[in-house]
Amino acid sequence: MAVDYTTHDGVAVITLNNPPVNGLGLSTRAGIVEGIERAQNDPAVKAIVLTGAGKAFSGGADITEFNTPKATQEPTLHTVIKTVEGSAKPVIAAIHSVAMGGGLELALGAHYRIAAPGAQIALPEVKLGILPGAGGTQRLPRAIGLEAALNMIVSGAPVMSEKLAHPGLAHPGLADSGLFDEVVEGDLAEAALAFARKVGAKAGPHPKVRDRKIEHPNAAGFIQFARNSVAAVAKNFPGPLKCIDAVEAGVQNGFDKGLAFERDCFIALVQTPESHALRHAFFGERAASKIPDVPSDTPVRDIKQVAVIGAGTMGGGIAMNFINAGIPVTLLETKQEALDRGVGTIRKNYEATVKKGKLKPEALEQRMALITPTLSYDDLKNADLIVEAVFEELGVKEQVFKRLDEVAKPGAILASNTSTLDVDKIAAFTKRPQDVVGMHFFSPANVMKLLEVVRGKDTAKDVLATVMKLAKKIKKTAVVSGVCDGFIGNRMIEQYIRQALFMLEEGALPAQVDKAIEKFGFAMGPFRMSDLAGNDIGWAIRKRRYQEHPDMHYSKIADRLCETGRFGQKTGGGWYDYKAGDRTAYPSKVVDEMITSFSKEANAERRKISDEEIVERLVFALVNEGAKILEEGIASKASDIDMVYLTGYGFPLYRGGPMLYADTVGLYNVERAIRRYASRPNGDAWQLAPSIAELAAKGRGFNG
Ligand code: 3H9
Repeated sequence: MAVDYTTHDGVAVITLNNPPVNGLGLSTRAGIVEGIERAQNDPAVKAIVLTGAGKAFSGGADITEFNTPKATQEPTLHTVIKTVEGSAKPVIAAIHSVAMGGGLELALGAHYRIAAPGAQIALPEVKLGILPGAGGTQRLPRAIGLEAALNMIVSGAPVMSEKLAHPGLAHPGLADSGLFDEVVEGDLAEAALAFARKVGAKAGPHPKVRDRKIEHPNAAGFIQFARNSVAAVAKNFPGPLKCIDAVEAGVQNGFDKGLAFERDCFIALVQTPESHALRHAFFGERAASKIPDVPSDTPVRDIKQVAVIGAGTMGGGIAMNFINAGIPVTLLETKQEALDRGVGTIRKNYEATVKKGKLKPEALEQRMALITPTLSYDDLKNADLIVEAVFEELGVKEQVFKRLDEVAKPGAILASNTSTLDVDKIAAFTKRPQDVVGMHFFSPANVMKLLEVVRGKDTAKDVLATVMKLAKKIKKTAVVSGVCDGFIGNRMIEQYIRQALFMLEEGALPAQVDKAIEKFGFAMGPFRMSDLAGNDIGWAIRKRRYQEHPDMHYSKIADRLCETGRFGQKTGGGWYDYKAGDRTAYPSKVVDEMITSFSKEANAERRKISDEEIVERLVFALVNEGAKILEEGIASKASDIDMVYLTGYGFPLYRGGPMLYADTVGLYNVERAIRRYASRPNGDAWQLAPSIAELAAKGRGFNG
């Protein structure tokens, strides 16, 4: 049963009981209507309490039902809310923990609302590429005022319940907020019954939010201001502007017309590729934390104390993650000077955050106090997790892990931040390979959301479960990767860069390639990115590749650039020219000439390459390698690959990641394009992943 119905001395209590978050799926909706009708028909019932069991009042409409027949099957959420609002007996929504989206819209249909403090109240639909579609854009402005409501609707951000109480209550709330009639410190269920008895004794009709007026001295001006601000940031997302349109429709034309307009917008938005992509990312993030053969009840190890080896940019950034979550960190370096520099950089980072007003000065000192700098491995003996962030060379890792094996306590997790090396080889340097795992953070490690968790062949399940849980605590999106060169992200990006370089040989210039892929939505094209990271880094990796894969065909054009010392921004020039103190990438005549003469030497005929070809070759290179990664079981599902690219590589969120994008284009078309490129110069770089052809033949995609 998705809804429970009980009565308590003249009060009917309808309790949503649809774990995990009381989503308003069809059976829950039907249960609510049934409950309201039952209460109407029971003469002993004078009032109705609507509440939620478990960890939410309601997390909103059931997103999994979107674009399925269930979403529109009666009773729809509109019908449910109309039934609640139309009840002759007063309905009191009693809210705790979470009231989001349709959950809040349902509560807005009730005659009264009471809440426990600390409940998260939000209309987060915009984060899913849609707008509140069950009256939220109409009732919230009437409940809490135009400005506060528009802020909530357009940002989707949660507001604590105590901030939304009527002025004059124990929790005064926002100046014009009239969302909650009471904010209850004690037992919410008891308070709801008492409140219900009080209002149940009153004669009707009971107040409806829809009947309130939206009062604002200059509503049109404010709406225009909001529209201008949103247009600048919402570029590729239609949702936020539609939210404003819907609120405006209600202000100008009244509740019913506003509601109808909102409904039309919802139906249109829920079918957009942007909404599909955002929902894919929502579920992809949650799915990534689930590992097929590691049950969710796997016991985890206690992580109370962390150690980080290496206080450079990476090590310092990694340490900050744990400190931010209140976990003490022992930071180890080999030399005092490097240690002091590392701790100094962490302090500077926090000072910058304080300056921006995002951290209180006293919190800075509290965080710094969680760091214990040391030069001695003996100080790591109490650590529950040790993350190594030293130089990326197997010999160096060997020394570190052998030493860790001597000093770390039994059961400590030993993690390597390697971005390419073989985690199994690293684990073999210890006598406890089951405790070794890869934790590949992305730079800057205190900012980037992605954490690739590399599972070695012997990594214990409880180690994986522990690291995944910890990742959530330090607010990372963790994705599990098997062992292979470059893991998921870097293995794929190599093929992307390979194509970018071939295209320079064949006729493109760096600025054209970057512009085309940035227009597609990438945060930064491959050449600007390489100039930022340092071209010497890729050069070092390629040199290793040439030895390991002598048969693999690479363009040597980037080596030519590096031979001239143009390593990127740090040397004042790379693929582009840079001016002192200016990060703008200026197309470089010297480089463009170098590229043209390189083509001549290589006997490559330069031709005009279209932007469409650039995008296809770059993105399908990712897709093709992603497919191979899935075939080999390096990633367990396509959405994991998408999460890596959305959170670590600047792939446009509104396209949902490379694998979802391939599904959107259709694998049949992806296959045809790859076969076409494979038959052209440098076509040997395209070895079609068999699964693309297999899925295309079945008319399927990576995501079903
Ligand atoms: C809407 O309401 C539209 C209406 O305006 C109009 C309709 C006509 N549906 O996040 P968690 C699942 S749109 C289906 O790990 P937490 C989630 O996938 C909706 N499933 O928990 C996960 O499943 P699994 C507007 C949902 O405690 C499990 O619940 N609402 C939904 O960290 C636990 O989730 C939103 O956008 C849902 N609505 O956080 C709210 N919500 O265990 C979206 C959750 O299989 N939800 N699940 O992986 C959230 O923000 C968080 O889940 C919440 C709980 C804060 C509620």
